Amino acid sequence: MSAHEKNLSIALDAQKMLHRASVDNIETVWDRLTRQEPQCGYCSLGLSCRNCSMGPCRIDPFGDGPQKGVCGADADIIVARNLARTIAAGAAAHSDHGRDILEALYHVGSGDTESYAVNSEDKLKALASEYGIDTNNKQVQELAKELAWEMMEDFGTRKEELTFVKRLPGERQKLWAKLGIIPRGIDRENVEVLHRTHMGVDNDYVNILLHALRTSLSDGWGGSMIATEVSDILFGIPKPLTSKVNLGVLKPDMVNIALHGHNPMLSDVIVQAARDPELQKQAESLGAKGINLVGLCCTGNELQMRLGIPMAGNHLMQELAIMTGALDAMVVDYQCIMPSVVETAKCFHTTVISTFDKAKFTGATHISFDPQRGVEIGKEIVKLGVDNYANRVPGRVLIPDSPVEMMAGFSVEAIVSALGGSPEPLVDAIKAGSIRGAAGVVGCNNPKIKHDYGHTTLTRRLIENDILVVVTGCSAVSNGKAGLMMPAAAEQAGEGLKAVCKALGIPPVLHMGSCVDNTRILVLAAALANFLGTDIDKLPLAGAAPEWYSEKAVSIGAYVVASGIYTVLGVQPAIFGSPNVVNLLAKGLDDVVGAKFAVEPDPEKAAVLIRRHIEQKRQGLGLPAVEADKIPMPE
Ligand code: SF4
Ligand code: MSK
Repeated sequence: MSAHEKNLSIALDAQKMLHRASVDNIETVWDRLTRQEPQCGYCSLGLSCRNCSMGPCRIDPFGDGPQKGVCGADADIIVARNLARTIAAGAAAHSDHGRDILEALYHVGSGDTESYAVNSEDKLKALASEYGIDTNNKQVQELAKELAWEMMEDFGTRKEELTFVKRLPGERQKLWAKLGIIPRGIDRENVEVLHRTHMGVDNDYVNILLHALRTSLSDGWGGSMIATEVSDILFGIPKPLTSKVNLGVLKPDMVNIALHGHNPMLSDVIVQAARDPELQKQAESLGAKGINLVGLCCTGNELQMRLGIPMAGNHLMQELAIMTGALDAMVVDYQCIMPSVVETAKCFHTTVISTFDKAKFTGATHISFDPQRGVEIGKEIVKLGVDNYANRVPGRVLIPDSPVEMMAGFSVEAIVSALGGSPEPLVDAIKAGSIRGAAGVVGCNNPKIKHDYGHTTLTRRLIENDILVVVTGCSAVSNGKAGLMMPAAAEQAGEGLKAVCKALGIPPVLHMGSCVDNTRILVLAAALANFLGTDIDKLPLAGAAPEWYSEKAVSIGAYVVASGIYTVLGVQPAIFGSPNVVNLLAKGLDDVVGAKFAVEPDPEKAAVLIRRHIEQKRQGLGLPAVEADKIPMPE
C-alpha cells in the first residue's frame, strides 16, 4: 500500500481496497474529490445564490466585486437562506423516513399487511398514552392504528406544538415559546423554509435562522423521533448485544447481500426472506454455504443494534465493499447512497437493487417496495442476490481483514436498565467526577477528512479524560472498527470512567443507533435534566460531528444546539461568507438558546474544546471542576 492510500483512511480494510482501486484503475469518491478541486470559493463560503432567474448571483468576499445580488440580497441574507435550505433538506429527509415507518404502523393497525407486526406492546402503549389516547380495553391493532393516526397529525398544520416537545424540561419549552421556535407541524416548518427563502420574503438573517432552528427541531423532536419510536414499536427496542464489523464480515463461501441506506422497513423483511428454506436451498445448490446479510451505513446500524447483523462499513466504505468482489447484491433504500455504486458494480459481478420509488438509480435493478407485500418483495430481492452468486469470480474475491467485535443496542431503555432502572447512578458518577460528562460523537464520513480519523481520535481523547461517549451513524462504525465499543476498551478510558464501565460491564463508547436515533440522545439528555430539575444547557454535555457531510447532519447539529447542547463540527459549513451569521452561530446563540457551535477540524483540539466546555458546565452546577483554561490546547 502506498503512503497516499494510507493517508486517505486509518482503516486497514479501506486501505487495502483503495490499493486495489488504484491497481485496477477503479474510480473512488476520493478520486472525484481531487478532480473537483479547487472547489468553488463562493459556494464554500455560502455566498452564491440561485434562488431565482435574475441570478445566479454571488457576493465577493474580498469587497472588490459585487456586495449584493441582483435583487439586493446581501451576504447575510444569502448565507442565512442557504443554511436554512440545507437544514430543511436534512430535516425533510429524516422526517420523510419517519413518515414511511409511520405508514407501516398504520398498515399494521389497519390489518392490511402481514409483513410487520407490533414487536413492543409496552412502547406502543406508552406512546399511545403520551399522545393522549385512552389505552383501556383496546386491542394492540386498534391502538396501533389510533397512534399512527395521531402521529400523522404531527406532520400537518393543525397542531400548535409537536407532541414530543412535552418531553423537554419546562424551562426549555418556555424558552422556545419566548423565541417563537416551538415546532408546530413537521411538514409545515419545512414548507415555510422554502417560502421564507423565496426571493423577497424573509430578508432578516436572524429571523431566517430562528426559523431554521425551528425546522431542525421539527426533525429532532418530530420526524426523527417518530422514526425512532415507531421503529422500536415495529422492530423492537434495542438491547445490548455483540456483533461484528468491517469488510471481514463478508464471507467467501456464502451469498453476500449488503443492505444499505436508512430505512429498517425494507431490511427487516429481507432478514425474514433470507431465512426462507427455499432460498437457502437454492444458495446451497449453487455451492454457497448459505446467505450472509451485512449492513452498510444506517440501515446497517438499525439491523446491527436489533438483530446483531454484522456491519460491513460506513459511508466511505460503500464503493470499497463492492470492490471486494464478494458482494452478490447491494440492496439500497435511501439516503447516503452514492450514485457511483452502480458504476463501481459494473467492474464486478455485484447487482445493485434499488427499492424505493422515490430513490431510483439509473443502471440499477429497481424492485418497487410495497410495505403491504413486504416479505414477498423481500424474497424477490434475496433471490436476485442468490442467483447472482453463480456469476461471482472467485479469483477476484479479496476480503481484506478479519472482523472486529463491537457491542450495539444501547437504547435509552437499555442504558437505564444497565443503570439499575434509574438515571441516578449516572448522575451520581457525574456528581462525584468519576464521569466528567458525556458527549455524542455522531455523523458521517467526508473524504475531506482522513476516513475514521476524526471520529476515533476525538472519541479516544474524550474517554481518556473520563467523558462517556455515545455514538450513532457512521461514527459508531468507525469506533467499532477501532475496537472502542467492547467492554475491554474501558482499559483505554480514564480511571473514573474505567471503574464505572467495569462495574456495569459496558464499553466506554455506547452505540445508540442510526442517524434518526440521535433523538435517543435528546431523550436521554432531557431525562437527565428532568431528573435534576434543570434545563439541558446546564448539563455537562456536548455533541460533535467530526467528519460530517450530509444536509441531515446540519439539521442534527441545529436541533442539538437549539436543545441546549454545545456542538463542535469537524468540517466547515458554508457560512463563512457572512461574519454576522458566523458570529450568531458561534457566539450569540449561547445567549439565546444556551448553546453554540464551534468549528474545529483537528479532533485533538476539538477534544480540548469539549473538555473545557464540560468543566465549565460542571462549575456552573457547583460540581468539582478543573479550570477550563488549565486544559492546554495542543499546538
Ligand atoms: Fe440573485 Fe436575489 Fe435571485 Fe438570489 S434571489 S439569485 S441573490 S437575484
Ligand atoms: S449514514 S447521514 S453518512 S452518519 Fe446515516 Fe452515515 Fe451521515 Fe449517512
